[in-house]
Amino acid sequence: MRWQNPVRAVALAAVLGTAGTAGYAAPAPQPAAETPLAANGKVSVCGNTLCNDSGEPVQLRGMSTHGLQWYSQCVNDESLDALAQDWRADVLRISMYVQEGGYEEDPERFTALVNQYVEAATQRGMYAIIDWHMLDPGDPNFNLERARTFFAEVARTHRDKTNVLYEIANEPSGVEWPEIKGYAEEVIPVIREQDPDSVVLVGTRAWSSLGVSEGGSEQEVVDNPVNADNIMYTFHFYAASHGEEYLNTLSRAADKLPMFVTEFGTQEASGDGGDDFGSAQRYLDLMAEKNISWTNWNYSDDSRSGAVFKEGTCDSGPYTGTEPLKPAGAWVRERVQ
Ligand code: IDC
Repeated sequence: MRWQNPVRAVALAAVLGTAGTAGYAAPAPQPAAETPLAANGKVSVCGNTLCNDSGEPVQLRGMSTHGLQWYSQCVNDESLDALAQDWRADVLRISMYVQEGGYEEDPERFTALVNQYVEAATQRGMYAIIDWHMLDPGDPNFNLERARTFFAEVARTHRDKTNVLYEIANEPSGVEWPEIKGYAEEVIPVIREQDPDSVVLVGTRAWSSLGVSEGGSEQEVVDNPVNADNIMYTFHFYAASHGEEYLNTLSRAADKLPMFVTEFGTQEASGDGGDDFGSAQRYLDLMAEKNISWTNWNYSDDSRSGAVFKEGTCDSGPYTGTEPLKPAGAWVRERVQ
């Protein structure tokens, strides 16, 4: 977090004191007013970036969960305390798969789980991204009715919060941009009806590569943007697979479109294999320079190199420090901090 407004943060600290951190074993308690949420309030899109409620640019940095159907055991009070206080993350992306054993199997259970994690992020002063993790089939319209039901429900539940962002399509693939835009223009009004002023994040063509992975570029979005305000477009990259062309696309796009990187890894697109920290750092430098917010994939103890924790960590913790982390985890924790 860039502390654009220390004066306000200090004033709030005086008012709020340290209330709100009691009730669990905090590794490094901090006053509520020092949380990203207390300092920045409701965020919105201004120009091509995200701004706090004083209109100052902010860059949110944090982590995405793994699929909740597989790794919800890694998202618990202790691990979220570590994320908020040890990692000092601004934002938690709550990755709810639609297929592969996710939402479609049990909408009530997954909706409740998402709501629970939004509350947990809120209590810790973090922003929460509700990620509709569609992946296969790649046409978001396949899940349009489910998305309408889900987003009406979560937007109604969280409409009075100031920290929720809605990501309506994780990674479209095998589908043209106008189809994705059409989907967005169906789902965004459903959200706005309940929650008129929260940021909505729209996935882009070809696994949120702005079209690059299927031979396109950001131009298709620039020429034909989604007809809605207060939205951003997403870009995902995996540093060991996605080189120069992807980096340059993100760089150009960020000058013309509001961009949010809701997923990246330091390894290959499989989320596994060797880390390319050199390539990843170039992206991080670009995102710092252009004030692009990001969440890294992923906050779990899956065996793959991109899961930040060593296998078995989520059985009983601990989650703080570098001891439980794989190399990618130690690298990204430092950069979140
Ligand atoms: C991977 C998971 C893996 C799962 C696979 C298919 O790490 O356990 O079997 O998805 O669901 C993405 C996707 C994200 C992928 C990730 C790594 O959004 O779901 O996670 N990735 O492959 N896009 C590019 C990479």
